[in-house]
Amino acid sequence: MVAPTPIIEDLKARKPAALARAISLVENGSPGSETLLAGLHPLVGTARRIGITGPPGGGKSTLIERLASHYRTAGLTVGVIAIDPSSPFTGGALLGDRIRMERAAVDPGVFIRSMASRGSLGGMATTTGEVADVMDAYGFDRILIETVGVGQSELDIASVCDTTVVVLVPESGDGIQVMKAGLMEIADIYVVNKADRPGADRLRQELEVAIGLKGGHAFRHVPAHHHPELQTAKTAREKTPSDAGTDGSDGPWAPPVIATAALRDEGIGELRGALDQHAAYLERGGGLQARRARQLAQRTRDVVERALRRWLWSDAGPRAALETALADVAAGRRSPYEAAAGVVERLRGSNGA
Ligand SMILES: Nc1nc2c(ncn2[C@@H]2O[C@H](COP(=O)(O)OP(=O)(O)O)[C@@H](O)[C@H]2O)c(=O)[nH]1
Ligand SMILES: [Mg+2]
Repeated sequence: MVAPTPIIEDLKARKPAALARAISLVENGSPGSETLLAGLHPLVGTARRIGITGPPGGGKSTLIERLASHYRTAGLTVGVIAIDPSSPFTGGALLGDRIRMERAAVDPGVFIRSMASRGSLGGMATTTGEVADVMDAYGFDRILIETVGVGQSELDIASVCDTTVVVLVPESGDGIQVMKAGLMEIADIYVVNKADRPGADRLRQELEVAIGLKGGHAFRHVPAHHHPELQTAKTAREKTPSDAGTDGSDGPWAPPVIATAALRDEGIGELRGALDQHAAYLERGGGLQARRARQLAQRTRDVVERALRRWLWSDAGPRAALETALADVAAGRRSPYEAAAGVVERLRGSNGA
């Protein structure tokens, strides 16, 4: 393996060239990347990882740019990972994101990286988590990860984030449809973007009702001393920051619904507030520690699987076993199942005792 020590030192010294290089190594799974990640591990764990997901065109990139700029104003640094769902060959979407994020990109306190959503050996979520680790070790305060919330691998990315924001628009359908789309499993915060358009307020209200119904308590966020005759479910955005930490025992988190108009820079402060509240919620309830522990366990499993897969398809022994099996299947001598079982049997045998 390539000795990665200089690159770690350069990362610690916050050299942007080292950051770009380290991310490329990790993204491509190049030789030395796991040694690098192992060396970075002690530096990982201070950034907050925020996943931003939702249908294409919903305004995720616009929202991220605005959120990043708010964070910068507050003196926080931001790493962005944009997972490009389109073909990795054209770079069209990548370029679009770049242009849109241009204002943020000239600032050294913001680093934007687009990644292709295909072709990573260890699975998209693992690679994304590893790239986030590099950004975390480099010292970014916030890591924003944009994915299109349509496929399983995109949903998996929620598992490497501390907080997942699901971005919807009035065109996304009604609240019940949204709830059926599987996004509620991962949403810590809902954003109804394009609030400048008709239907946004209705969707927001439907979501609030649907969340309340799901949790069996439409008024979870209403502190006891508030008036009970409120018509809609109170959301986290209506709390003041000082509320954070005073209600740690009030059970599970109910996702707030935030209305934004990213193009007009409206609602971004509220979104930031909700993100802070979710982070506070995780910290005071021990949820963050538990989440991180689960993530480390998952990472370990993923890396074992990746190593096995790499060995399986590149080592001469398994390849020979596989080729024999493929020939048997092609000649109709054995079913794929018998052939596969034979391969596994042979590998076990050659590995045992
Ligand atoms: N009307 C309106 N358009 C928006 C808003 N936010 C983003 N857009 C536009 O929606 C389109 C898609 O935005 P983009 O950020 O690329 O969406 P993404 O595919 O989810 O990343 C762009 O033309 C944006 O200018 C908004 O709040 N209101
Ligand atoms: Mg985008």
